[in-house]
Formats: sequence, C-alpha cells, structure tokens
Amino acid sequence: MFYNLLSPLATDISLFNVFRYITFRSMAALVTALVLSIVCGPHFIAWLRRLKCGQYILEDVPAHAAKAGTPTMGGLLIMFTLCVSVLLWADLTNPYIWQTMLVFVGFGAVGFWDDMTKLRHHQNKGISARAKLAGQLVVACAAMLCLVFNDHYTSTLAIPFLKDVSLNLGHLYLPFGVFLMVAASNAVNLTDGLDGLAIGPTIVAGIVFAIFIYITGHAVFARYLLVDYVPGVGEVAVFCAALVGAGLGFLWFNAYPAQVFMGDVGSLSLGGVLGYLALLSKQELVLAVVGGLFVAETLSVIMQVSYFRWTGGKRLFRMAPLHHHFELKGVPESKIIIRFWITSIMLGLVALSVLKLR
Ligand code: 57M
Repeated sequence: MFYNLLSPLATDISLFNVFRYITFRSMAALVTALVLSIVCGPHFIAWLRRLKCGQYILEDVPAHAAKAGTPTMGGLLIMFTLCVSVLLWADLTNPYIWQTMLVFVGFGAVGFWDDMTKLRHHQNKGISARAKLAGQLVVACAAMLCLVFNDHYTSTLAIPFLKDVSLNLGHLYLPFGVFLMVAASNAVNLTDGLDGLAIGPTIVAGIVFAIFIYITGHAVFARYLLVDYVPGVGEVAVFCAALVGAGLGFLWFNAYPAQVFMGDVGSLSLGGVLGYLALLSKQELVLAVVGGLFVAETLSVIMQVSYFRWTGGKRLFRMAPLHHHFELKGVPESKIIIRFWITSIMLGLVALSVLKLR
C-alpha cells in the first residue's frame, strides 16, 4: 500500500524514492510483522484461552502431559501479522503477491477447518485424512492454474549443482507443482510436534527463498548467477520477509516452554506457501535441501510404517516422526529443538550454495 501511495510522490520529494526499493520494503515488512506479533501476541493468546482453544494431548509421549491446555491455532497470529505487513509494504498491483497470499490463506483455511473440528470434538480428532487432502488439492490446483497463466511461466526444472542442465516436464509440471505444495504442507505439519520445531526451519527457508526470489526477479543478478529471470517476481521477497518477521514473532511465544502452538492453521499454510515459493523462484528441487529437516521427518514416518508392515509389527524408530524417537531416548526437548535448528541452518547454507556451485 505504501508503495502504491507514496512512491509516485518521489518525483517531487526524493525521500519517497525508498518506497521503490524491494530491499527497503522487505526490511520494513519483516520489522512490522515482528513488532506486531510481539505487541498483539499476549492479547491474542489470552483471547485463545478465553475461547478455550486448548490443545488436547495424546498420552503416548508422557513428557508432553504438562502441555495440556496450551492454546493452539497460534497460526492465526502468523496469518494476521503477515497479511497486514504484506498489505502495508508490498506493491498491491503485483499479481505474484496476491497469488502467494491466496496459497497461504487457502492452505490456512484447510488447517483452520481441521483445528475447529478438533476443538468441537474436545479431542485430537479433526477432519478425515481424505477431506484434508481434498482441501489441500483444491488450493494447490487453484495455485497452479494461477501460475500457468503468468506471463513468464515455464515448465522446466533447474537441476541443483548442474550448470546448463534442466528438465522440461511439459504438462507434468502441473501435477508436480500440486505435489510439491501438498507434500510441503504435510511435512511441516508432521514436524510441528515440539516447541519451535516447525517454525525455526520455516524461518530459515523464508530467508533462503527471500534471497532466491529477489535474484530471480532481478535481471542483472539472475543473468550473472545463471538463474531463470522472472520479471516482477522479486516483489514476493516482501512476502518472504514478512513471513520471517511473523515467524520470529510467533517463535517469541512458541519457544520452549511454549505459550501457544500454531495448530494446523499455521503448519499447513506455512508448508503450502513454501512449496509455492519454490515454484515461483524456479528452485523447485532446492526445496528438498532447504527443507531437508521436513523431508527427514516425513521419511521417518514412511520408513516406520513400511517397516512395521513388512516385519509384521516391528518398529525401526522408537516412535515416528523422528523428534519423538529422540524424546523417547531421553534427549531433553530443548536440546532436540536446537539441534534440529542447527541442522536446518546448515541445510539453508547448502541450499544457497546452489547459486555459485555448479
Ligand atoms: C501433527 N501434532 C502434534 C499442535 C500443532 C501418521 C502419523 C505420523 C501422523 C502424526 C500426526 O498426527 N501429525 C500431525 C502432529 C501435536 O501438535 C498439535 O498439532 C499441531 C500441528 N498439526 O500446532 O496444535 C502435539 O505436538 C506437541 N507440540 C509441542 N509444541 C508445539 O509447538 O509440543 C506441538 C507444537 C501437541 C504437543 O504435544 O499436542 C502431535 O504430535 O500430535 N502422528 C504422530 O505424530 C504420532 N506418531 C505416531 O503415532 N507414530 C507411529 C506411526 C503412525 C508412525 C509410530 O511411530 O509407530 C505421535 N503423536 C503424538 N504422540 N501426539 C505419537 C506420539
């Protein structure tokens, strides 16, 4: 909004030129979302408590018994602060901004439906897996339709670390894109089982994609770094920065011991939008690197279930997803969280190295 209102005044007052810079507006979006979260957070958590949005805790991990009643659906705070910040600082005539918001809010709506169902039943039983998947598929298909009608749509995949090698998926790019968003959404959801465990790596991914998207939308940098140039997409860096700010602001309250959980409204929306950011930045496969922790958590579940069926009842891990395995081995929760964060920062750096190592 500030861009649309104030940057035209730059012809008369040169100070207003700053509103033209994506870098300036991205920093402002980060700070706005962060400050808004920290200011609104306590009121929001008190409001969730009044509405009795307390988490129902399953009994299979005894260490979590003390978490009973912690308010959930903190993802609504992320959604509110991120959307306000983007509306204030982004160019509202840019179609990529609206598409990204649509994906974020769309996946969030599916999560909200699940959270509300759980709360209504006063237990951990939300909507059926099939209904959840159907909702995610509808949002992901709508997102892919938007993407295809963009001016600079291409169905090629860059292969990380290989120069001049790309794979043209043709029409298969559509189901691939849908899969990427739905998989990312569910992977973040599976990871969201310890305080700060999902939001930490999401913040790292937000920073990495802010850099990728900025470069993809910058003619000179994109050419220099051999990245596909997509005019206009750089504006989405403002969204990524707001995501980092909103994430940090949420972490303020979700840090161990958590005062609030994000709920499915948070995990599904964040995961889904990370998938869309990977598509927009033309770094689809790099998502598996920067989100390597989410991939590892998901693989641990697939391996656990497959091994259980194959051996007729034996377990590979003490419990899946992976963080439960370490918990049951007696590693303190805060240590698991910080080690997972360190891993995700290292993966973020590896992902960024894709830009130079080819
Ligand atoms: C999300 N949700 C947390 C909170 C959060 C197929 C199977 C692997 C599915 C998986 C599952 O249900 N995953 C969905 C996990 C829950 O957190 C709520 O859910 C939201 C995210 N959707 O925002 O509202 C609990 O996680 C803890 N938590 C924190 N801090 C946070 O910041 O401590 C969450 C956020 C909260 C709280 O205790 O109540 C969850 O774990 O339920 N299922 C599982 O993860 C289960 N694993 C399992 O059954 N493994 C089996 C098979 C199927 C692979 C096995 O290993 O044999 C575990 N879930 C729980 N206990 N609760 C089992 C142990």
